[in-house]
Amino acid sequence: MPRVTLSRYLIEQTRSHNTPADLRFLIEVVARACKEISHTVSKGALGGVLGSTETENVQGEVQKKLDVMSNEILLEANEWGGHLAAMASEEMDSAYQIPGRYPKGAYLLVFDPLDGSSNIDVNVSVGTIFSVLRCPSQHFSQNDSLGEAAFLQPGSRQVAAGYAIYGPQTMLMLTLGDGVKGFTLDRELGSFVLTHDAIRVPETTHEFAINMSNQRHWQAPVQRYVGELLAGTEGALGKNYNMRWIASMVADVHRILTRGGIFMYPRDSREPAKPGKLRLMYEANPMAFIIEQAGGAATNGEQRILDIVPQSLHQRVAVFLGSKEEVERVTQYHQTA
Ligand code: P6P
Repeated sequence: MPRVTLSRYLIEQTRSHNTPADLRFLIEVVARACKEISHTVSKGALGGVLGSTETENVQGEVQKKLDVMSNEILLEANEWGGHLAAMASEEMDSAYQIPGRYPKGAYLLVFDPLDGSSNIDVNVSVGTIFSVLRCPSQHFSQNDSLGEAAFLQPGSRQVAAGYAIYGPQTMLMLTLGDGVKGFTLDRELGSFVLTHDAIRVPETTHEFAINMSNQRHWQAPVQRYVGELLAGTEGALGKNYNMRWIASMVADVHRILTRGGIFMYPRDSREPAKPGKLRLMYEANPMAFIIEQAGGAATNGEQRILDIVPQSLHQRVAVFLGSKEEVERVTQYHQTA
């Protein structure tokens, strides 16, 4: 069986699905940046990259050195290629404009450069999440700055999404809208090699992922649903469930993509104005696209995440995603509450 590298997969996709060359190039550039982030993250204490900076990001979160470094790696890798109209990142207040010395292209790249970074100092898997949108023609200008409005498209408009997970293996999970493929980094070759060709999220599961310490702050539908999970065979669902919570969305979602489960980050009564903790544009949307492409489901409790029309770049959202049977159940509890 010949080893299918990411490059070969993208070329073959171009032949079978007319994947535009610029999109193919974009994915290759992001993958190369993720290789560099993987290399940097893996140095740990030896590379002087652990710990925090003295700064906060737009979310008001203290930035880890690796957050800032990963953000820089993605910006520098992507700004010169002529495939992007602009970029946006969890780590930057506003859109990143392509420097005037470079041409602009048709796509918008939105990313969380290092998700789960609170886990870095304790050597738990972290990752990079990215989402690709087309730049609407009415917003495109070769010379003028691109405003936030160009990005505010529902997740259903994504043309590609993926994540890299920096764990025991470094993997790249990718969808171009034609299913989900998994690539494992061969460090000797320096290439991502196709190792997971037809990924499907099992419709049913025995596993759920939620931060139980927030239980007293959840709304009634989530209290009801998680209560039934915890009741096991004595409860309405009639089966026992196991719980996992890594507190690194990429790692929790990767487990669900691999063996099923439901991931939940509901809204919290402590901050009624905030619909949730996670960010729509560069966490929920790309992960929802991937999960749906693998046969799972993703809602905010009320509606499909990919149908939400963003009002701002760093908008937050509640997230219920994974095995279809469970996501539909907890969503139905919200809708009949
Ligand atoms: P908590 C990491 O900071 C993150 O954004 C996601 O990766 C993760 O799922 C969530 O927050 C963890 O949140 O409140 O359990 O620390």
